[in-house]
Amino acid sequence: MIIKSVEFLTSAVRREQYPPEGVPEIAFAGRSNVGKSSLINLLMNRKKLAKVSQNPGKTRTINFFTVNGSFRIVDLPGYGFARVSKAEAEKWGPMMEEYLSGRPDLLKVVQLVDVRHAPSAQDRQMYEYLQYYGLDGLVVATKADKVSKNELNRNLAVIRRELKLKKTDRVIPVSALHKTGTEEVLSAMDEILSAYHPGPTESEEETIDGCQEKV
Ligand SMILES: Nc1nc2c(ncn2[C@@H]2O[C@H](COP(=O)(O)OP(=O)(O)OP(=O)(O)O)[C@@H](O)[C@H]2O)c(=O)[nH]1
Ligand SMILES: [Mg+2]
Repeated sequence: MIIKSVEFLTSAVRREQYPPEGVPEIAFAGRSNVGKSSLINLLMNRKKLAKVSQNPGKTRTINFFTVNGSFRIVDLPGYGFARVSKAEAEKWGPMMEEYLSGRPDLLKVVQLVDVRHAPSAQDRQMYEYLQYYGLDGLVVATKADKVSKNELNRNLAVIRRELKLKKTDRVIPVSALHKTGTEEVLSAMDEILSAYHPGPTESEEETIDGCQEKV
């Protein structure tokens, strides 16, 4: 996939604020500080598209970006950061549930995990969520520059085992620092998007239901 254009579309915390349906979306989920925003910037080849921070909890809204004028990527707020206020943390679940459960053109949620650690209970829970909604199957292991080649292979196996991945599910190691892994992620996104067949629009449905009896 060649990224020709990318633009920030909108931030949302509620359904009414989401951009209109009818455009395929691929979202990115993971623990706060795992590197979601960094990965998005890397994939899109833009330094400051999604805000990256030393302070975890930077992304607290659902952020939509339009890519190549044809699909959207969605930066989801991170979970599992202790220093986020309780009130803030309590908003996370309903906000995610509302998005994941009611977005017909959401094709996949890329689950990010830190390659240095075994997936946390929250990572596993998030992935089960994605399985429940049929949005699972693509995992990105971030910060690959922080481990040796041996550790990398060992940890990828742990990630597969702990998230209970199927043989056909993919785990792609990436490093935002060394800029590696992007080609693999972009080509996986290409595959996902090429399988997109939008449902009939409301007006098309009307024609089918009404058997074109409007003569
Ligand atoms: N060494 C290294 N550091 C990384 C990598 N990816 C991200 N980081 C660093 O990790 C920190 C968090 O990155 P973000 O991209 O802001 O993480 P996030 O998942 O968007 O975090 P929230 O918005 O809080 O959910 C930043 O300091 C990044 O520079 C990577 O591949 N390698
Ligand atoms: Mg972020």
